[in-house]
Amino acid sequence: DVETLADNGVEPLGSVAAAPAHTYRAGIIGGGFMGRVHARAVRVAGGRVVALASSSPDRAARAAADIGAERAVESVEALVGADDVDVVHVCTPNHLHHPVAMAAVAAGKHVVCEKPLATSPEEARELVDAVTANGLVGTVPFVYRFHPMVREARARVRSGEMGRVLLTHGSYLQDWLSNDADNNWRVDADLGGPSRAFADIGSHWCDLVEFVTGDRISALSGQMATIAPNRGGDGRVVTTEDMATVQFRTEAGVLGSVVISQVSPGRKNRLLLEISCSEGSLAFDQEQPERLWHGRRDASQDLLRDPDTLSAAAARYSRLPAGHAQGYQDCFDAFVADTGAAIGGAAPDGLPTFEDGLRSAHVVDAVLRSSAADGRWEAVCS
Ligand code: NAI
Ligand code: SOE
Repeated sequence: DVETLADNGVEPLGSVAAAPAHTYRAGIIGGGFMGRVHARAVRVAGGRVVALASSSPDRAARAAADIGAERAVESVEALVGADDVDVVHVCTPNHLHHPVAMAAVAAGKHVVCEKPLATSPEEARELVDAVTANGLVGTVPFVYRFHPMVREARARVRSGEMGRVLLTHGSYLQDWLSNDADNNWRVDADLGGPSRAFADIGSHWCDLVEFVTGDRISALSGQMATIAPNRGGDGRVVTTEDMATVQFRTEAGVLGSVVISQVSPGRKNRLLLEISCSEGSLAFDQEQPERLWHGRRDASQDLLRDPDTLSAAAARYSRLPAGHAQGYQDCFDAFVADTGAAIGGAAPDGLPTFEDGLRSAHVVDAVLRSSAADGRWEAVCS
Protein backbone atom coordinates (compact mmCIF):
# COMPACT_ATOMS: atom_id res chain seq x y z
CA ASP A 1 0.00 0.00 0.00
CA VAL A 2 2.99 2.26 -0.27
CA GLU A 3 2.89 4.94 -2.96
CA THR A 4 6.01 6.56 -4.23
CA LEU A 5 6.67 9.87 -5.87
CA ALA A 6 8.06 8.11 -8.89
CA ASP A 7 5.45 5.47 -9.67
CA ASN A 8 2.12 7.15 -9.01
CA GLY A 9 1.66 8.63 -12.43
CA VAL A 10 1.71 12.24 -11.27
CA GLU A 11 4.04 14.30 -13.40
CA PRO A 12 6.78 15.33 -11.00
CA LEU A 13 7.94 18.90 -10.50
CA GLY A 14 11.25 19.53 -12.20
CA SER A 15 13.25 19.24 -9.02
CA VAL A 16 11.68 15.95 -8.04
CA ALA A 17 12.33 14.21 -11.30
CA ALA A 18 15.87 13.34 -10.26
CA ALA A 19 14.99 12.31 -6.71
CA PRO A 20 15.06 8.69 -5.65
CA ALA A 21 11.68 7.09 -5.09
CA HIS A 22 10.54 7.01 -1.48
CA THR A 23 7.41 7.01 0.56
CA TYR A 24 5.51 10.14 1.48
CA ARG A 25 2.67 9.22 3.77
CA ALA A 26 1.72 12.41 5.55
CA GLY A 27 -0.01 12.94 8.86
CA ILE A 28 -1.31 16.47 9.17
CA ILE A 29 -1.90 18.16 12.52
CA GLY A 30 -4.28 21.11 12.30
CA GLY A 31 -7.09 21.25 9.78
CA GLY A 32 -7.33 24.98 9.10
CA PHE A 33 -6.02 27.10 6.23
CA MET A 34 -2.60 25.46 6.20
CA GLY A 35 -3.85 21.92 6.79
CA ARG A 36 -5.82 22.21 3.58
CA VAL A 37 -2.97 23.77 1.57
CA HIS A 38 -0.45 21.18 2.80
CA ALA A 39 -2.84 18.32 1.97
CA ARG A 40 -3.19 19.47 -1.63
CA ALA A 41 0.55 19.83 -1.96
CA VAL A 42 1.17 16.33 -0.60
CA ARG A 43 -1.17 14.88 -3.20
CA VAL A 44 0.35 16.88 -6.05
CA ALA A 45 3.75 15.53 -5.01
CA GLY A 46 2.34 12.01 -5.30
CA GLY A 47 2.05 11.39 -1.58
CA ARG A 48 -0.91 10.38 0.56
CA VAL A 49 -2.58 12.16 3.44
CA VAL A 50 -3.14 9.13 5.62
CA ALA A 51 -4.19 10.83 8.85
CA LEU A 52 -5.28 14.11 10.34
CA ALA A 53 -5.44 15.26 13.97
CA SER A 54 -6.83 18.50 15.29
CA SER A 55 -7.76 20.14 18.57
CA SER A 56 -10.50 17.54 19.28
CA PRO A 57 -11.61 14.21 17.77
CA ASP A 58 -14.71 15.97 16.50
CA ARG A 59 -12.80 18.68 14.70
CA ALA A 60 -10.39 16.10 13.34
CA ALA A 61 -13.26 14.09 11.88
CA ARG A 62 -14.76 17.14 10.20
CA ALA A 63 -11.43 18.40 8.91
CA ALA A 64 -10.40 14.94 7.65
CA ALA A 65 -13.63 14.69 5.65
CA ASP A 66 -13.25 18.21 4.34
CA ILE A 67 -9.58 17.88 3.41
CA GLY A 68 -9.88 14.29 2.25
CA ALA A 69 -7.50 12.70 4.75
CA GLU A 70 -7.83 8.90 4.80
CA ARG A 71 -8.70 8.87 8.49
CA ALA A 72 -9.08 11.16 11.46
CA VAL A 73 -7.13 10.31 14.58
CA GLU A 74 -8.19 11.25 18.07
CA SER A 75 -5.00 12.93 19.27
CA VAL A 76 -1.67 14.43 18.29
CA GLU A 77 0.07 11.59 20.15
CA ALA A 78 -1.81 8.97 18.12
CA LEU A 79 -0.86 10.70 14.90
CA VAL A 80 2.86 11.06 15.56
CA GLY A 81 2.99 7.45 16.77
CA ALA A 82 1.13 5.98 13.78
CA ASP A 83 3.18 3.36 11.92
CA ASP A 84 1.91 4.41 8.52
CA VAL A 85 2.93 8.07 8.87
CA ASP A 86 6.33 8.96 7.37
CA VAL A 87 6.12 12.75 7.58
CA VAL A 88 4.29 14.85 10.16
CA HIS A 89 3.03 18.24 8.96
CA VAL A 90 2.59 20.63 11.89
CA CYS A 91 -0.11 23.14 10.91
CA THR A 92 -1.25 24.25 14.36
CA PRO A 93 -1.11 27.57 16.18
CA ASN A 94 2.48 28.60 16.85
CA HIS A 95 2.84 27.65 20.53
CA LEU A 96 2.37 23.99 19.60
CA HIS A 97 5.04 23.88 16.89
CA HIS A 98 7.90 23.05 19.24
CA PRO A 99 6.25 20.37 21.42
CA VAL A 100 4.47 18.69 18.53
CA ALA A 101 7.52 18.70 16.25
CA MET A 102 9.70 17.38 19.10
CA ALA A 103 7.23 14.55 19.68
CA ALA A 104 7.22 13.74 15.97
CA VAL A 105 11.02 13.62 15.84
CA ALA A 106 11.08 11.45 18.96
CA ALA A 107 8.77 9.05 17.09
CA GLY A 108 11.25 8.97 14.19
CA LYS A 109 9.19 11.03 11.75
CA HIS A 110 10.37 13.59 9.26
CA VAL A 111 8.70 16.93 9.99
CA VAL A 112 7.32 19.82 7.99
CA CYS A 113 6.70 22.47 10.64
CA GLU A 114 4.93 25.70 9.88
CA LYS A 115 6.60 29.00 10.59
CA PRO A 116 7.52 30.32 13.04
CA LEU A 117 9.40 27.08 13.75
CA ALA A 118 9.29 27.98 17.45
CA THR A 119 8.46 31.00 19.53
CA SER A 120 12.02 31.37 20.87
CA PRO A 121 15.52 30.74 19.48
CA GLU A 122 16.17 28.23 22.27
CA GLU A 123 13.27 26.03 21.24
CA ALA A 124 14.12 26.39 17.56
CA ARG A 125 17.68 25.26 18.37
CA GLU A 126 16.34 22.18 20.17
CA LEU A 127 14.43 21.24 17.04
CA VAL A 128 17.45 21.69 14.79
CA ASP A 129 19.52 19.54 17.13
CA ALA A 130 16.79 16.89 17.36
CA VAL A 131 16.41 16.37 13.59
CA THR A 132 20.17 16.41 13.11
CA ALA A 133 20.78 13.86 15.87
CA ASN A 134 18.11 11.57 14.46
CA GLY A 135 19.07 11.91 10.79
CA LEU A 136 15.62 13.25 9.88
CA VAL A 137 14.49 15.93 7.47
CA GLY A 138 12.90 19.03 9.00
CA THR A 139 11.57 21.76 6.73
CA VAL A 140 9.76 25.07 7.27
CA PRO A 141 7.40 26.49 4.62
CA PHE A 142 9.05 29.79 3.77
CA VAL A 143 7.17 29.18 0.56
CA TYR A 144 7.65 32.51 -1.17
CA ARG A 145 11.09 31.15 -2.06
CA PHE A 146 9.27 28.90 -4.52
CA HIS A 147 7.85 31.62 -6.75
CA PRO A 148 9.74 31.21 -10.02
CA MET A 149 10.31 34.96 -10.24
CA VAL A 150 11.93 34.95 -6.80
CA ARG A 151 14.27 32.26 -8.12
CA GLU A 152 14.90 34.49 -11.13
CA ALA A 153 15.76 37.46 -8.90
CA ARG A 154 18.10 35.23 -6.90
CA ALA A 155 19.78 33.93 -10.04
CA ARG A 156 20.31 37.47 -11.36
CA VAL A 157 21.79 38.71 -8.09
CA ARG A 158 23.93 35.62 -7.49
CA SER A 159 25.30 35.55 -11.06
CA GLY A 160 26.81 39.00 -10.58
CA GLU A 161 24.87 40.50 -13.49
CA MET A 162 23.19 43.00 -11.13
CA GLY A 163 26.54 44.24 -9.87
CA ARG A 164 26.99 45.03 -6.20
CA VAL A 165 23.97 44.96 -3.91
CA LEU A 166 23.65 48.48 -2.48
CA LEU A 167 20.35 48.58 -0.64
CA THR A 168 17.44 46.25 0.15
CA HIS A 169 14.04 47.49 1.20
CA GLY A 170 10.36 46.71 1.16
CA SER A 171 7.31 45.88 3.16
CA TYR A 172 4.84 43.16 4.02
CA LEU A 173 1.38 44.64 4.52
CA GLN A 174 -1.95 43.02 5.34
CA ASP A 175 -5.31 44.39 6.48
CA TRP A 176 -7.09 41.48 8.15
CA LEU A 177 -6.62 43.05 11.61
CA SER A 178 -7.32 46.63 10.60
CA ASN A 179 -10.64 46.87 12.46
CA ASP A 180 -10.36 46.92 16.24
CA ALA A 181 -12.87 44.05 16.47
CA ASP A 182 -10.78 41.77 14.22
CA ASN A 183 -9.34 38.90 16.19
CA ASN A 184 -7.51 35.60 15.79
CA TRP A 185 -5.43 33.20 17.88
CA ARG A 186 -2.31 34.88 16.43
CA VAL A 187 -3.12 38.00 18.49
CA ASP A 188 -2.77 36.10 21.79
CA ALA A 189 0.88 35.87 22.87
CA ASP A 190 0.19 32.58 24.66
CA LEU A 191 -0.77 30.97 21.36
CA GLY A 192 1.06 33.05 18.76
CA GLY A 193 4.24 33.88 20.64
CA PRO A 194 5.71 37.16 21.89
CA SER A 195 5.94 38.70 18.41
CA ARG A 196 2.90 38.60 16.16
CA ALA A 197 3.10 40.71 12.98
CA PHE A 198 6.87 40.42 12.68
CA ALA A 199 7.10 36.69 13.48
CA ASP A 200 4.05 35.96 11.33
CA ILE A 201 4.93 37.88 8.17
CA GLY A 202 8.13 39.84 8.79
CA SER A 203 9.75 36.41 9.09
CA HIS A 204 8.83 35.67 5.46
CA TRP A 205 10.28 38.99 4.24
CA CYS A 206 13.57 38.56 6.09
CA ASP A 207 13.88 34.98 4.92
CA LEU A 208 13.30 36.13 1.35
CA VAL A 209 15.80 39.00 1.36
CA GLU A 210 18.51 36.71 2.74
CA PHE A 211 17.55 33.96 0.31
CA VAL A 212 17.75 36.23 -2.73
CA THR A 213 20.92 38.13 -1.81
CA GLY A 214 22.78 35.39 0.08
CA ASP A 215 23.71 38.05 2.64
CA ARG A 216 22.52 37.89 6.23
CA ILE A 217 21.12 40.61 8.45
CA SER A 218 23.75 41.16 11.13
CA ALA A 219 22.29 43.99 13.22
CA LEU A 220 19.03 45.85 13.37
CA SER A 221 17.01 48.56 15.02
CA GLY A 222 13.31 47.86 15.30
CA GLN A 223 10.18 49.42 16.68
CA MET A 224 6.86 47.72 17.22
CA ALA A 225 3.45 49.23 17.90
CA THR A 226 0.06 47.90 18.92
CA ILE A 227 -2.72 50.17 17.75
CA ALA A 228 -5.61 48.00 18.97
CA PRO A 229 -4.83 46.83 22.52
CA ASN A 230 -8.33 45.49 23.26
CA ARG A 231 -9.25 43.11 20.46
CA GLY A 232 -11.80 40.45 21.21
CA GLY A 233 -13.60 42.38 23.93
CA ASP A 234 -12.52 39.93 26.65
CA GLY A 235 -10.78 42.61 28.69
CA ARG A 236 -7.35 41.19 28.03
CA VAL A 237 -4.70 43.65 26.88
CA VAL A 238 -3.10 42.68 23.58
CA THR A 239 0.68 42.61 23.94
CA THR A 240 1.60 41.54 20.42
CA GLU A 241 2.41 44.12 17.77
CA ASP A 242 0.20 45.17 14.87
CA MET A 243 3.12 46.72 13.03
CA ALA A 244 6.88 46.95 13.04
CA THR A 245 9.50 49.07 11.30
CA VAL A 246 13.00 47.70 11.10
CA GLN A 247 16.20 49.14 9.70
CA PHE A 248 19.16 46.83 9.38
CA ARG A 249 22.63 46.24 8.05
CA THR A 250 24.01 43.01 6.70
CA GLU A 251 27.18 41.00 7.09
CA ALA A 252 28.36 42.51 3.78
CA GLY A 253 27.63 46.02 5.07
CA VAL A 254 24.50 46.62 2.99
CA LEU A 255 21.76 48.80 4.51
CA GLY A 256 18.10 47.92 4.41
CA SER A 257 14.69 48.52 5.90
CA VAL A 258 11.31 46.85 6.04
CA VAL A 259 7.82 47.90 7.15
CA ILE A 260 5.49 45.22 8.51
CA SER A 261 1.80 45.76 9.17
CA GLN A 262 -1.38 43.77 9.62
CA VAL A 263 -3.48 46.94 9.86
CA SER A 264 -3.05 48.51 6.42
CA PRO A 265 -6.49 48.73 4.77
CA GLY A 266 -6.59 47.44 1.23
CA ARG A 267 -3.34 45.51 1.44
CA LYS A 268 -4.20 41.82 1.57
CA ASN A 269 -0.91 39.95 1.43
CA ARG A 270 1.40 42.47 -0.14
CA LEU A 271 5.01 41.40 0.28
CA LEU A 272 7.24 43.76 -1.68
CA LEU A 273 10.97 43.19 -1.92
CA GLU A 274 13.19 45.62 -3.81
CA ILE A 275 16.93 45.34 -4.25
CA SER A 276 18.98 48.24 -5.58
CA CYS A 277 22.23 47.09 -7.15
CA SER A 278 25.00 48.94 -8.96
CA GLU A 279 23.83 47.69 -12.39
CA GLY A 280 20.08 47.80 -11.86
CA SER A 281 17.21 47.17 -9.47
CA LEU A 282 14.90 44.21 -8.96
CA ALA A 283 11.45 44.28 -7.38
CA PHE A 284 9.12 41.38 -6.58
CA ASP A 285 5.53 41.82 -5.41
CA GLN A 286 3.98 38.63 -3.97
CA GLU A 287 0.54 39.69 -5.21
CA GLN A 288 1.89 39.86 -8.78
CA PRO A 289 4.00 36.73 -8.60
CA GLU A 290 4.26 36.16 -12.33
CA ARG A 291 6.27 39.37 -12.69
CA LEU A 292 9.69 40.67 -11.75
CA TRP A 293 10.61 44.30 -12.34
CA HIS A 294 14.15 44.78 -13.59
CA GLY A 295 14.94 48.50 -13.38
CA ARG A 296 17.71 50.01 -15.44
CA ARG A 297 18.94 53.58 -16.02
CA ASP A 298 18.04 53.38 -19.73
CA ALA A 299 15.19 50.90 -20.18
CA SER A 300 13.40 49.11 -17.37
CA GLN A 301 11.55 45.88 -17.97
CA ASP A 302 8.61 44.14 -16.33
CA LEU A 303 9.58 40.52 -16.87
CA LEU A 304 6.82 37.95 -17.20
CA ARG A 305 7.51 34.39 -16.05
CA ASP A 306 8.47 32.45 -19.14
CA PRO A 307 10.26 29.14 -18.71
CA ASP A 308 11.70 29.52 -22.22
CA THR A 309 13.53 32.78 -21.58
CA LEU A 310 14.30 32.92 -17.85
CA SER A 311 17.12 31.22 -15.98
CA ALA A 312 17.15 27.50 -15.32
CA ALA A 313 16.47 28.26 -11.65
CA ALA A 314 13.19 30.00 -12.52
CA ALA A 315 12.29 27.45 -15.18
CA ARG A 316 12.75 24.64 -12.67
CA TYR A 317 9.83 25.93 -10.64
CA SER A 318 7.69 26.82 -13.65
CA ARG A 319 5.02 24.17 -13.75
CA LEU A 320 2.98 25.88 -16.45
CA PRO A 321 3.80 27.59 -19.74
CA ALA A 322 4.15 31.38 -19.88
CA GLY A 323 0.88 33.25 -19.54
CA HIS A 324 -0.76 30.52 -17.47
CA ALA A 325 -0.56 32.02 -14.03
CA GLN A 326 1.05 30.17 -11.15
CA GLY A 327 0.58 31.23 -7.57
CA TYR A 328 0.60 30.51 -3.87
CA GLN A 329 -0.53 26.88 -3.94
CA ASP A 330 2.08 26.13 -6.62
CA CYS A 331 4.74 27.33 -4.17
CA PHE A 332 3.50 24.87 -1.58
CA ASP A 333 3.34 22.10 -4.14
CA ALA A 334 6.97 22.72 -5.05
CA PHE A 335 8.03 23.03 -1.41
CA VAL A 336 6.46 19.70 -0.43
CA ALA A 337 7.85 18.04 -3.54
CA ASP A 338 11.33 19.25 -2.60
CA THR A 339 10.80 18.10 0.98
CA GLY A 340 9.96 14.68 -0.45
CA ALA A 341 13.08 14.79 -2.59
CA ALA A 342 15.18 15.61 0.49
CA ILE A 343 13.66 12.69 2.36
CA GLY A 344 14.61 10.57 -0.62
CA GLY A 345 18.23 11.68 -0.27
CA ALA A 346 18.42 14.57 -2.72
CA ALA A 347 19.53 18.08 -1.78
CA PRO A 348 17.15 20.49 -3.54
CA ASP A 349 18.60 23.97 -3.85
CA GLY A 350 16.93 26.51 -1.59
CA LEU A 351 14.80 24.12 0.45
CA PRO A 352 14.00 25.96 3.73
CA THR A 353 14.96 23.73 6.64
CA PHE A 354 14.79 23.86 10.43
CA GLU A 355 18.12 25.76 10.24
CA ASP A 356 16.26 28.51 8.39
CA GLY A 357 13.52 28.39 11.02
CA LEU A 358 16.18 28.88 13.70
CA ARG A 359 17.72 31.71 11.74
CA SER A 360 14.32 33.38 11.56
CA ALA A 361 13.79 32.94 15.32
CA HIS A 362 17.05 34.81 15.90
CA VAL A 363 15.93 37.70 13.67
CA VAL A 364 12.56 37.90 15.44
CA ASP A 365 14.32 37.81 18.81
CA ALA A 366 16.58 40.72 17.81
CA VAL A 367 13.57 42.80 16.74
CA LEU A 368 11.83 42.08 20.05
CA ARG A 369 14.95 43.02 22.01
CA SER A 370 15.48 46.18 20.01
CA SER A 371 11.88 47.31 20.25
CA ALA A 372 11.89 46.72 24.02
CA ALA A 373 14.97 48.95 24.22
CA ASP A 374 13.31 51.75 22.23
CA GLY A 375 14.98 50.88 18.94
CA ARG A 376 18.51 50.27 20.21
CA TRP A 377 20.70 48.53 17.63
CA GLU A 378 20.94 44.82 18.42
CA ALA A 379 23.11 42.11 16.91
CA VAL A 380 21.28 39.20 15.28
CA CYS A 381 22.68 36.07 16.92
CA SER A 382 23.53 33.05 14.82
P1 NAI B 1 -5.93 28.08 11.36
O1 NAI B 1 -6.46 28.79 12.55
O2 NAI B 1 -6.66 28.20 10.08
O3 NAI B 1 -5.78 26.53 11.68
C1 NAI B 1 -5.17 26.07 12.87
C2 NAI B 1 -5.63 24.64 13.09
O4 NAI B 1 -4.98 24.13 14.25
C3 NAI B 1 -7.13 24.50 13.33
O5 NAI B 1 -7.61 23.44 12.54
C4 NAI B 1 -7.23 24.17 14.81
O6 NAI B 1 -8.34 23.36 15.10
C5 NAI B 1 -5.93 23.39 15.00
N1 NAI B 1 -5.53 23.32 16.41
C6 NAI B 1 -5.70 24.24 17.36
N2 NAI B 1 -5.27 23.78 18.54
C7 NAI B 1 -4.82 22.52 18.32
C8 NAI B 1 -4.31 21.49 19.16
N3 NAI B 1 -4.14 21.68 20.48
N4 NAI B 1 -3.96 20.31 18.60
C9 NAI B 1 -4.13 20.09 17.27
N5 NAI B 1 -4.66 21.02 16.44
C10 NAI B 1 -5.00 22.23 16.96
O7 NAI B 1 -4.42 28.58 11.21
P2 NAI B 1 -3.54 28.54 9.88
O8 NAI B 1 -3.71 29.80 9.13
O9 NAI B 1 -3.73 27.25 9.20
O10 NAI B 1 -2.07 28.62 10.53
C11 NAI B 1 -1.46 27.47 11.08
C12 NAI B 1 0.06 27.71 11.09
O11 NAI B 1 0.50 27.89 9.76
C13 NAI B 1 0.51 28.93 11.85
O12 NAI B 1 1.65 28.62 12.59
C14 NAI B 1 0.85 29.97 10.80
O13 NAI B 1 1.89 30.83 11.17
C15 NAI B 1 1.26 29.10 9.65
N6 NAI B 1 0.95 29.67 8.32
C16 NAI B 1 1.94 29.66 7.39
C17 NAI B 1 1.72 30.11 6.13
C18 NAI B 1 2.82 30.06 5.14
O14 NAI B 1 2.74 30.72 4.09
N7 NAI B 1 3.86 29.29 5.37
C19 NAI B 1 0.41 30.65 5.73
C20 NAI B 1 -0.59 30.61 6.79
C21 NAI B 1 -0.29 30.13 8.04
C1 SOE C 1 -1.57 35.53 8.19
O1 SOE C 1 -0.88 36.69 8.46
C2 SOE C 1 -0.84 34.68 7.16
O2 SOE C 1 -1.67 33.58 6.87
C3 SOE C 1 0.52 34.17 7.69
O3 SOE C 1 0.37 33.33 8.82
C4 SOE C 1 1.25 33.45 6.56
O4 SOE C 1 2.52 33.01 6.97
C5 SOE C 1 1.38 34.36 5.34
O5 SOE C 1 1.98 33.63 4.31
C6 SOE C 1 0.03 34.84 4.90
O6 SOE C 1 -0.64 35.45 5.99
